[in-house]
Amino acid sequence: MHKYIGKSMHRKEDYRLLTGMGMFVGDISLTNMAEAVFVRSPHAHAKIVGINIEAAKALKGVYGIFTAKDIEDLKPLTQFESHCFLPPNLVEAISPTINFNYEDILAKKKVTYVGQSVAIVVAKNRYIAEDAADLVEVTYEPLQPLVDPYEARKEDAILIQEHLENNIQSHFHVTTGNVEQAFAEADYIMNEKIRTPRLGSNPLETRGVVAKFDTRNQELRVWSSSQMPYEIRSTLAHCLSLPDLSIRVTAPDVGGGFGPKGGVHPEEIVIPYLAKKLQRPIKWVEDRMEHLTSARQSRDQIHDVKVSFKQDGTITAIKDFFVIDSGAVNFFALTCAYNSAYHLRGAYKIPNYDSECEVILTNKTPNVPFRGAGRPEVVFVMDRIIDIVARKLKVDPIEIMKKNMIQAEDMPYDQGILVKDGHQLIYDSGDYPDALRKAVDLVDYDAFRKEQEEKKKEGKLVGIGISSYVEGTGAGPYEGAHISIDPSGHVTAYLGCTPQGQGHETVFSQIAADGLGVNPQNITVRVGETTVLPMGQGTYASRSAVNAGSAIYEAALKMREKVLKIAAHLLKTDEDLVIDEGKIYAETSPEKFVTYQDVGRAALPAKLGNLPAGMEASLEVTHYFAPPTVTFAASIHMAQVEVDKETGFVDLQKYSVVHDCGTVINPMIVDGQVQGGIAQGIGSALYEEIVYDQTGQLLTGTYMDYLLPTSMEVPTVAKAHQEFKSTRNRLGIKGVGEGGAIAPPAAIANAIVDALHPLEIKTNDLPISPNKLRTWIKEAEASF
Ligand code: MCN
Repeated sequence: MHKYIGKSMHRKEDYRLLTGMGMFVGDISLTNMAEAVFVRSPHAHAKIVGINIEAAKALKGVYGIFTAKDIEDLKPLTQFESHCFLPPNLVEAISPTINFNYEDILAKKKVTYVGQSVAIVVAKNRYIAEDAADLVEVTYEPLQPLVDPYEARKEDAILIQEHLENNIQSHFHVTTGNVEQAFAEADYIMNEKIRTPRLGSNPLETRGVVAKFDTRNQELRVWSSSQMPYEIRSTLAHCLSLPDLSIRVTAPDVGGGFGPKGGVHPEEIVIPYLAKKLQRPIKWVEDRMEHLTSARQSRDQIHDVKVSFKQDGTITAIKDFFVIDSGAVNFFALTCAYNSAYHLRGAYKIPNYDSECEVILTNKTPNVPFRGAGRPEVVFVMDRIIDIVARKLKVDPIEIMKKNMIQAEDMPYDQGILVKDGHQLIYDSGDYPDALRKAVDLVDYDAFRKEQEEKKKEGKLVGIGISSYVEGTGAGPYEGAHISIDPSGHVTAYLGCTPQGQGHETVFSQIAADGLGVNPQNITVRVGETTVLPMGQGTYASRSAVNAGSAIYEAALKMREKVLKIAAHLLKTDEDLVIDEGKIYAETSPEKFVTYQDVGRAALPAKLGNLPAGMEASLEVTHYFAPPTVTFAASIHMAQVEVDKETGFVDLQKYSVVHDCGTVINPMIVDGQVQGGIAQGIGSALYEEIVYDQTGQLLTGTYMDYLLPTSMEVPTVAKAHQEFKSTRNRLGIKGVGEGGAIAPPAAIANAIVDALHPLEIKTNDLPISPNKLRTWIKEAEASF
């Protein structure tokens, strides 16, 4: 039984953050620090004919202006092996094509998207740098821009990455069962086109980098608003040809990341490079327009699905061909593509499944994983399918869900294909029908149906929509933890994860506290810094609770053993000892105890300490946890909306969630994660879309055009928990960080269809803006 795991402890980091004492990249100011501004491409696709920097260089206070030819010793950003490495059994199963592609740190001969960096100005301050950037004259010769992925994939299309044979960056095909036979035997076949648009991540804090070369230690110091400081370190080591450990990367407080701060951007390479070259600290902080234009974007999938089903509602086969518009370069190869393919069937038993994907290069900002990373797109596909099947058969969608759902007794359930790490896709635990029952109770589904009828009589159109997902969380390869206890008895825990608001300082002190038998307040958690541990990964893919949480727990248990041995030596007892709130004693005589401080002092070297014979001094333990494969979290979401048929306005009135993330470490933090994720999911259901025109110009470069939900559009979410323990780590944890964002588009889209019934509209294209909805309503009314 744990004392702190499972408790809604208040977040340790909140006092600091809420009283303005956070330390973000923007807060860093170093002596003699210069500031940088980027000159960015106004064209989606163009040759660079010439760059004239003379007028800009003449400006007082400019320290240097650099174009591609000035940084030739800097290697380009490439698709590292770690990103595209696939185990042989997976390669055999999905026969992928992955074309090697790269991005120059500053564009060389041509630009391939609006916002790509062409030159960088380093000056005394930002004002001068901005003025100088305006004076840099770049002459371009426009090339044909490719904006539509279907055009870009044609054989005769102009090449975006000129060393490739076509614009299909990667491709794979995965199949299980026999879809053709299922189609031949089906009662019904349907074909649907289902689209999730391109989105931005829009964290409160934009990107930013400060770098300094420390000549005394010959150390390159970098601070970046990043989710993966270790990845920045290894990329810098590669691009600058430096040893990894001569680079120290810190992610200080990070004001949101959501995925795109997980990849390495060109700015994170060139700023440190120039700080070393100019022997002067340099700072760059992205402005909001740059963020909307140049920060990596995400989603952008179009699915063509063919589905077969029987009169009784059994879905027998799904065949999916989908394209991902990857933008001008794609370093994540198959991450979102494969996540989509292996998550589409979610909580359902669909034995015949065929998924083919093309990741296509276009002249847009590069596409990377964003909260959910390929799952929101396919959950939208799957739950639209459920809803369409239900409406075709004139039954409630819940009946179709029940009919096809994986049962508790089917666990562990084998989906018949392989996960990215080469392991069989086997759900470890869960009870999805129970989650559905709980969700039905939570909203009082039957009462809602009655109320819906009543409201309809008053001319009010209300509807309910459901969505479910299963998510592989806690991806490896590993995460580490180091625990150090000093002579005062204070515990310091060092972890390789890098929070951006998830509350890691709190939750990992809760886990360490239970492992060690101390109070969480006696534990300091240090994260987000490559020197705290030599190796680490970072925070993405809902992986920290599973990986860093297991690492700290295992490290704590190892430490506990050593502490108990020293305590037994000090107490001169061979009885079993207990540890509670930092006191260590035999159960038979609790009044005779030693403290962590006594143990910390006893662990000092030589005569200063008092250790059992043969034991090494110091209290230091490291553990690296490598999960066997991912563990499967799950959830049911229900949205209740009212639709105004005249204006197309959707009022999201209630939202409820039942979810399972295994052992919950901190329920309050988990609820916050779910609520925040839902806010992002509501955005992608109703408001958010990055739009480019036919020439590749961004039309949504401000928040007047790119709409985000505010707290006014996000209802309080009713939540219920299930705790089906993961079988893949000792604490039984599954991840939750992305979950909230996965299901809202489908739940809301289905609720809108439900509200408008018996009008037959299909909400297969996100976001469901008032304009779009009015068009669908008009079309449906015309054919009603
Ligand atoms: N947790 C818990 N019990 C569990 C599972 C998780 O108490 N059974 C807690 C964890 O300890 C952690 C939080 O919930 O404090 C999220 O845990 P986890 O699911 O492991 O996710 P990560 O910590 O790895 O965070 C990554 C995830 C992702 S992928 C995105 S995107 C995302 C998200 O977290 N971006 C966020 N949540 C975010 N929250 C904020 N505020 N800002 C972001 O950028």
